Amino acid sequence: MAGRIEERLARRFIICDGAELARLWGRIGAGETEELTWVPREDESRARPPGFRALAGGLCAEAIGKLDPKDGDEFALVSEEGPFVRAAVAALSEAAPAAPVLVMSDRVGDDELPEHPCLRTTGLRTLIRDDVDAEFAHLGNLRRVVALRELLGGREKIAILLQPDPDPDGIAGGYALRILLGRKSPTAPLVSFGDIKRPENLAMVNALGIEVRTIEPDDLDEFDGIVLVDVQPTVFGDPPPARVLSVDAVIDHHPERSGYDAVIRDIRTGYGATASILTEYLQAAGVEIRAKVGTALLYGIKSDTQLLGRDTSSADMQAFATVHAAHSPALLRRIERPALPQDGLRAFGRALAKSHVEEGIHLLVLGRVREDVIPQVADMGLQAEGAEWAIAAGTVGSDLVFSVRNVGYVRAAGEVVRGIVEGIGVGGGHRSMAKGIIPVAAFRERYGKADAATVHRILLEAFSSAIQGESS
Ligand SMILES: [Mn+2]
Repeated sequence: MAGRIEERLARRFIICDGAELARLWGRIGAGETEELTWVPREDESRARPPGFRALAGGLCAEAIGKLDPKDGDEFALVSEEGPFVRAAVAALSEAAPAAPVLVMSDRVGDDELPEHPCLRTTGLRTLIRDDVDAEFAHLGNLRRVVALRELLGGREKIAILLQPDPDPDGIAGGYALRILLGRKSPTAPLVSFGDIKRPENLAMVNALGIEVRTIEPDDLDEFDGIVLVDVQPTVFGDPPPARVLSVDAVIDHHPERSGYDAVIRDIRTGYGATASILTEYLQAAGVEIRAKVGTALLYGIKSDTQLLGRDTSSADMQAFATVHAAHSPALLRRIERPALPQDGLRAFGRALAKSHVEEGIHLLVLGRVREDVIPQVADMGLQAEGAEWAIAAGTVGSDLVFSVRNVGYVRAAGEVVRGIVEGIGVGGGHRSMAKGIIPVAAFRERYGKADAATVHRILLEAFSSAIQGESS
């Protein structure tokens, strides 16, 4: 670059209304580039607050001009009085019309201020108040952590019990709890009364190397501590096993249930994920969130809130931001995009060679494949030009399994799938993704055959009528 570049630090001129606010600013601590000025009030002593100089000549354009504001300098007006702020904005508009203005007032609202092209308002006390409240929230979390550690510190073996067929939120929450307790899996295993079934949840535990042990209720006898994460005891049957009716702790976000005892109970029904609660615990306790647990928690929050969609609180947003900064994108990719087996890719290739996008529907019939191939093919199918819906169908064991994706602004995928499987299978899902399972035998009984061509024809007919039929 040619020419002389003049380096100058932009200054901030702080103009305080009276000594009290000036002293408050002084206590918070002035920044290096801040020039502190104050306008003494009629009724107070003229004792100069430390570090401040009086605005010579009072609140007028001339006095502002004497500060010699340059391009890039900014102003803050600190006052609780409308007349002061209005006079100050007017004086600034005259003396330094281009200077940005930050009005710091807890009492004077935007609507009481004159027009200004570059002005923001916030309250000095409100800012401090919000930080104080946030710190008390951290302290509340720390209190939970201290209580959990005190209660469980001396135990030999603690069961971290998740719901049957554990989901990512429960797995992440349980894993984070173990880290918080400073334990490893031999003395604090994640346990469940039912296997992990969904392929994406298996992909999570495989990618992260987290073990979830399937146990029988009687196996709880070998533990001298039980903590439930993302679940409450009465979920485990009616009546539930006696051993789970009196536990050490329950950390959950589902609606609060009664009929059990827990020494520590932290149930936050306003939260979209238990992983958000555990994120707050780790933060409050000053435990470093490493990539593995950060990725687990991120995936837990993401999957329970459907990527911060419905049922998301600001606490979930905050927690998500925290774990996002800590997660490993490579690990997350391994969970969300598990490696496809070669035969799955070949089945995809064959299906792709035969497929067309018809009326916005891209249907891929894969034949016999590993189950986790199906949702990934559905994801890829949606990328075809003109596709508003992608359906991947494959045979897994004795079932016809299909995954459905859509672009999001069309009919809800879950509804469409429920309509299609009605009476012959099971299915459901959300707005933009869904899954259906129809036993091959039931399909054959209803449609005569279950070969690829028949599956293709029947599914295409069913989807086009389900999608078009009720879209009006
Ligand atoms: Mn959950």
